Amino acid sequence: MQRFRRGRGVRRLRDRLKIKSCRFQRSVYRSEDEPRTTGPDVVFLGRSNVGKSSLINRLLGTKKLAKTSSQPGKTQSVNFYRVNESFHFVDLPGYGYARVPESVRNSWAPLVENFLRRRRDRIALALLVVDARRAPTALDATMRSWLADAGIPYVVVATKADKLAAGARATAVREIEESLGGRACVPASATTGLGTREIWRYLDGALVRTAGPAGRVESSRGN
Ligand SMILES: Nc1nc2c(ncn2[C@@H]2O[C@H](COP(=O)(O)OP(=O)(O)O)[C@@H](O)[C@H]2O)c(=O)[nH]1
Ligand SMILES: [Mg+2]
Repeated sequence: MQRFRRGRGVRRLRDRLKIKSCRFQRSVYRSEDEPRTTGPDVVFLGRSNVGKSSLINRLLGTKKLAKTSSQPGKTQSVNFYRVNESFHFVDLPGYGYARVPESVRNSWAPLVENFLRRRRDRIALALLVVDARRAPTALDATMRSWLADAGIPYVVVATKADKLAAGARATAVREIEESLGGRACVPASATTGLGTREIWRYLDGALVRTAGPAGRVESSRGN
């Protein structure tokens, strides 16, 4: 993906951008039930319990919009949030939780792959969320190469980085970058807000690109 340029023009643009509104739209189990609203998608992918929903809340500056849970693997629904009435945050079901029934595990891949393929052209950015304290799993690596092969723009986010001291964090980020395709990974924390601004810089750029020059996406600023 293009690196974000910190040019003057971009900074001016960002100064105008704000989250004006965000709301839970719906939980969907079948593609027919997806909302009909237009605009780009920002999708959140990762292991269950890695911190996707918490990150969504932090990015939107809300506490409880996305349901978080200490019991992983429970939801297989696709949850839509509408931001500024102009684009979606999509919380996809997490993978890799061993204790869910096999039927649920088997249905994960087609569900998520169909979603990503079907909505590919409107996906502004996929955030592949991994745990800063752990080496990425084989499933994380598979997910990343799947995104790359499908031509879906993505950025790797290493969340829960608040649990690491600065030195250990830098090492962890380097190791995650090496094992997940060599691209820059953003250290983040839903608890402290670390990384929020950097993620929003990626999102702002991606949303503007996806909407095109005529698009009227109201993006947002980190908080
Ligand atoms: N310390 C810390 N805990 C986090 C962070 N993000 C999530 N958690 C905790 O990790 C658990 C799972 O979070 P959740 O957002 O529900 O994960 P999801 O299954 O990927 O949506 C919850 O107990 C959260 O409170 C973080 O950045 N730092
Ligand atoms: Mg969740």
